[in-house]
Amino acid sequence: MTGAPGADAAALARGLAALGFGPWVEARAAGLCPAGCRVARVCAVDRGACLLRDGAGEALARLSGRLEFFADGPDDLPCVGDWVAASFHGDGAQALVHAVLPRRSALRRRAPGGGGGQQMIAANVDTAFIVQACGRDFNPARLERYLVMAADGGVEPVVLLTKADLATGAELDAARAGVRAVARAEALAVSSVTGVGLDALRRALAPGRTYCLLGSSGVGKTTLINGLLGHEAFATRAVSASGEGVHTTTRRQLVALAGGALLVDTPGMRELGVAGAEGGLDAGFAELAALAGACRYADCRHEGEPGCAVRAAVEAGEVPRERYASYLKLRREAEFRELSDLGRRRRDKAFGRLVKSVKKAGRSRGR
Ligand SMILES: Nc1nc2c(ncn2[C@@H]2O[C@H](COP(=O)(O)OP(=O)(O)OP(=O)(O)O)[C@@H](O)[C@H]2O)c(=O)[nH]1
Ligand SMILES: [Mg+2]
Ligand SMILES: [Zn+2]
Repeated sequence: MTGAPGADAAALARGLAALGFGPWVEARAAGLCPAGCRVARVCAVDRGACLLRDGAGEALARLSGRLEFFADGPDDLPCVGDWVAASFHGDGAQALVHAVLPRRSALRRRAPGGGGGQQMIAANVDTAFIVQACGRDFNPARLERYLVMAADGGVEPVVLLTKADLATGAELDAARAGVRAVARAEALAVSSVTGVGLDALRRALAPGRTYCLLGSSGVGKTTLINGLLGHEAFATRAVSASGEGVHTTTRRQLVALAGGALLVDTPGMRELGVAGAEGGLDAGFAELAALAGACRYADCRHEGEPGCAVRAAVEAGEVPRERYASYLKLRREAEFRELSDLGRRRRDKAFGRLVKSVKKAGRSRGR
């Protein structure tokens, strides 16, 4: 690391260590961090801009023209969890990213659009929590896909079963047996409502280690992070009495817990698809959309959840199996497609707010 004007080098180093910086990256950073640059960690990304943190605080960063020009693809650009070499400007709240340091591990998924490309989810993750909600969300095939993703990326997987409060003892046992069969590992059952399992989870989180939560939309990832943080830091999908305010996570974000562990929240795969496309899907399958209103769970995916009215209609022969199968197929495709204009506009607006809050925080700290 190069000396930072006006900043205490030892304090910066301590700050970086707290963010998970260790000997592996340090050894590889030497030639990649030019004079006038410092190492920082990427905590959030939006096309062309990222939120950086280091021992001095937070900064909003653009990518250098050189970095963008020489990038062979999105894989070469900063992603949440990355370590980068950046120069800081003005009051220190603005920065320019010059290089992405080598990644120790990388969680990737198949890129939307079916072109066979890969898309980064998070970099330098030590442990991936594969999150499934007890009972209704539990799906061995999906679990398997996440396990492959973790293995491919060099990330240790741990299975978390959330919403233990909603499951009967038998459902919980079935889910555990399912996890053992697929992952050959024990699952940790937790509930953000009763607090069951949260202490065990807290004990499992080591300072300086980076964890990433992966799982479908609505399984309770953000609620769990808020619980671990001890306050409602992030909006969740909880619905207000008026029915407004459904806050699904739209951005991958790295947060630091008081105990020293680093946690990456990700949007559920459903959010990676499109609200707009789903609307189109419902229009094309109006009879299934109408049946869905009678499912026990509002966010039922009609894939074997208890009390599913769509599945019941298929079993009863009221909905042709082929019709049901093509619904599932098209939904899967929609979910893997890029964000629609609608989704993108919403994301841009949210990022604008994030930028504003960072700038404000930077000013008030007088950096
Ligand atoms: N009963 C019960 N409900 C929970 C629990 N944890 C979360 N919820 C509810 O589940 C809904 C979704 O929670 P979120 O934390 O937003 O889910 P998420 O996984 O972050 O969803 P995305 O951000 O869309 O990927 C909210 O209404 C929560 O209140 C739990 O342990 N038990
Ligand atoms: Mg969330
Ligand atoms: Zn259903």
